[in-house]
Amino acid sequence: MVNNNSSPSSPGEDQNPNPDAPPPSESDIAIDALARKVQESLSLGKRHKFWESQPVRQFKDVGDSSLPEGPIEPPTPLSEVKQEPYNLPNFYEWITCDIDSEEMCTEVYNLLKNNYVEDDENMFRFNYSKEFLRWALRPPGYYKSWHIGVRVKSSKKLVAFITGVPAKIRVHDDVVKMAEINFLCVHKKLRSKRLTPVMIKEVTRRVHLENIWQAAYTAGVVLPTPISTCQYWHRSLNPKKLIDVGFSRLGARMTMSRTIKLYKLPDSAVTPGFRKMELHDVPAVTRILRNYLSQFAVAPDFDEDDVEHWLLPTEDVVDSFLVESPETHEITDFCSFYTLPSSILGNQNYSTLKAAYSYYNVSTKTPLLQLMNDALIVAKQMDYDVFNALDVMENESFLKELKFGPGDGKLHYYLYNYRIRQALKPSELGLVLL
Ligand code: MYA
Repeated sequence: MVNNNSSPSSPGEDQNPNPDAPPPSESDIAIDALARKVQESLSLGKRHKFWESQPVRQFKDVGDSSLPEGPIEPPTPLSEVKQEPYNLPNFYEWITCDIDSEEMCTEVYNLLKNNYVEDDENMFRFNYSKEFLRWALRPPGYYKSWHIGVRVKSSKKLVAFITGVPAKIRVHDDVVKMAEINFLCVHKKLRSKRLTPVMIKEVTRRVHLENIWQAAYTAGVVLPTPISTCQYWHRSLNPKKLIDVGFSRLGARMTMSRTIKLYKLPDSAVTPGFRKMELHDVPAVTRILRNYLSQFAVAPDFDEDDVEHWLLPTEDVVDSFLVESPETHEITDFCSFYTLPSSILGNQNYSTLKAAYSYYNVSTKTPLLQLMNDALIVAKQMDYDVFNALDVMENESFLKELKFGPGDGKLHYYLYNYRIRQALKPSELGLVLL
């Protein structure tokens, strides 16, 4: 149903997990589905006028493994980077959004609340909170100039937005300084006017001015050319509400009470030593996380400052738990999720769906299945309605057993100005973008 960014997708089918159902397409999606899409778009004469002009892997190059891995274009001398902003249509002006300002943050919040990603059936729309936006946009070393808005000159109304934040991302053996691009949004009334290419060029220019030449981003739409295509899975925590609001349906031959029983969870986490992460845990969490992420083809290269920012619990934004061995006090395992509610559009009884999104998880002693079951238990205690996870990293190993059902939206991962030789399976990705 979903065709957008990491959209507030609802499960494609009954959320009644069927252990006999065939596994969702995953490794085969990478090359085969892409090749099919390319065929389709060629036969429809569909072009990507903007994306064809950009240093990204082009569809025509899929399958050509002779092209080298790495930057597609070399950096240009900084003095040659355009100093002034790109031209916007006459009625509009650029602004740099000061997200520290309560007033500015509220404007951005409202633009996104009313115009950001929806599912295909327009039943749900992401509702990132202001605290979440401040967290997502101010990691260590962030640049204010990468938080870009477009206003109507006359009314000063904010009508478009795009952001970047800096990140070190390892691609195979190379650690590359990148921008993570997110929150691209054009007001509903200004769609299909080719504002997006200008916004992307402007954020690119501002990233270049900081001597950074690569970017990572995700989208629900197919563009040239995904490095991987992932799928969301959903685990009901509050099945009655999910069914009432149309997020999921009652499974065949299921009653409401059987469904509620199916998804019931214990009242508290089962693993001895399972507790919330605290500031003094940052070095130990960084160690086990770095070690864990080193096995994936693409993953962030987190240092302690990054871990403190991205993973230390912040109420209603990000939650992290770990297992401290009761005997040795060693930190052996870690799990985390972020909070991203969706507005429920046009429902009489409910206005918000409270969703937790699996973030980074590391198991060294506690089996991953048990660790994630504890994550579900605490998320339920914290009153989340649903727990979502992508099929990245080792997530496939617990999804079905823990009663997640596949969603119908796909999430495509992209790199800008960096070619990788072969598309990756979701399980080769160690990166979660917000
Ligand atoms: S993904 C979230 C995107 N946001 C939404 O889905 C919210 C709801 N939708 C909207 O606000 C609008 O529909 C948007 C398009 C803004 C998405 N990523 O202005 P247009 C291309 C990249 O007439 P509109 C996220 O935030 C499209 O293929 N390109 O279209 C990550 C076409 O180009 P081409 C996209 O519908 C963003 C052109 O735009 C996307 O009015 C990463 C049409 O422009 C998309 N999601 O507005 C951005 N959607 O003709 C890239 C459409 O070639 C960053 N398009 O097909 C790249 C790295 C930059 C930094 C580099 C640093 C070195």
